[in-house]
Amino acid sequence: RTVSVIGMGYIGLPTCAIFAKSGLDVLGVDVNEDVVAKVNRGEIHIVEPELDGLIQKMVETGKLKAYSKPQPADAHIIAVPTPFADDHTPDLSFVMAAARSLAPVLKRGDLIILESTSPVGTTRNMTMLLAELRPDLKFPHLFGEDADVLVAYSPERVLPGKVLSELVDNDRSIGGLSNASAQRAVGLYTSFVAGDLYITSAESAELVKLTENAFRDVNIGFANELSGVCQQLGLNVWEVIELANKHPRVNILNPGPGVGGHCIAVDPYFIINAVPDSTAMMQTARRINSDRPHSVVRDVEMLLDPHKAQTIACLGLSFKPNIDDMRESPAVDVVRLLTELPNVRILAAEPHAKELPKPLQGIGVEFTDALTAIDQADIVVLLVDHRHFSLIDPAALTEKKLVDTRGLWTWRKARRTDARIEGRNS
Ligand code: SAJ
Repeated sequence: RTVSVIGMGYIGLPTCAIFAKSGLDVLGVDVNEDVVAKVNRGEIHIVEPELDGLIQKMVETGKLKAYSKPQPADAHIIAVPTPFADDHTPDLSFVMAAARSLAPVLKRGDLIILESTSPVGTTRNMTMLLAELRPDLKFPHLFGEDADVLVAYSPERVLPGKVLSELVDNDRSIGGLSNASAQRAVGLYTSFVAGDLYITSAESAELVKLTENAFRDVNIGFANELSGVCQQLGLNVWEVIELANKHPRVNILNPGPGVGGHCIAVDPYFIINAVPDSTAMMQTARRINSDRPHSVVRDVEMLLDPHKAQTIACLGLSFKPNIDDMRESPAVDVVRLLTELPNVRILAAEPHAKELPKPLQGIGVEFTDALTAIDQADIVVLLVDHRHFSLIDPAALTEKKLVDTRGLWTWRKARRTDARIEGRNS
């Protein structure tokens, strides 16, 4: 059995590896010739634990081959990006381009699965395009169980950094445009998924994926709002959350400098755009979370002495702890905004990187290590709760003004262990 995976990015490439490992012949497809050449040499272009060794092995054993155009196969997975445009409307051009390039190689009996995070209706719209391009084939949006080609939607829900294990272990929703489509997709995923597979419609599966990330965005928004409440009331938000979370049915997430990454800050807009009048909560959460970098800068401004030049040390640039990915990172936004303040010198440290990310190059930010930055700083701004930073000796921070956006030092380190009176369950 052959499966082709169109788009060899953060999801497509690990998916190629896992299908190949489970014994299928995998044809990886990408429009980027460099990616194709690299994969065919057994190398990878993304950072993901254990992926390099697995890809190398699968290429060496001939189970995975990469191409720059879709090839005939029994099943085709589409895993291309679905970004949004400047006005937050979804950009489906990569999905539709993938469908156009796939159309000529389709044949009776093929299965197509869209995995890209997509607005509700995208699988059906993509199928309409395929039907136009291949009038000789019957597609399930019109022919249901009598279709020649089967089409389903099954979103990925893996966490960057844990992709290989979550691909296997996570449950999946599988939305078929027909029952036969869903059943065939289930058959394909059974080759490697250990989690449960849940069959639904393509549209429900599309909304399920968006809902997962919108749920997280709203909940982070709540934590961020609470952080503002505590600041106004002069209370420690980390203590309030920790104690509230002792309630058996309360689980508040962590406030921070904003929501980064390529999913959680993007996906709610796919719902908001479709139904703007019914998404007040999601829109508010987006507003709260997008304002966070500005509120961190306001906190720093309050500590600045307007009469003298000061040095600000910014610790952490990635979008979340213990990874090197600095794209779509609120920490990078904070540092960029800080450079606009008058009379400041900005030092930035990111232990997982060798240099500043592009948006911070050439604007006067100095890249250094955390201890040097702290040593030279008047104000220390902690932006990412890397393990590395939790090991810093608190003595290095006495004398410094702190803006601890992750509560790494101000609560987790300083909290009083004697404040707990053990109950009988302890
Ligand atoms: N964040 C907070 N407070 C928190 C948790 C997260 O401020 O309590 C921030 C992080 O610092 C980061 C951002 O949110 O900037 C997103 O980080 P994340 O770890 O919550 O999620 P991602 O973007 O790495 O991956 C998410 C996951 N979705 C959910 O947890 C619902 C993952 O399972 C999805 O597969 C992925 O999006 C995706 O591809 O959609």
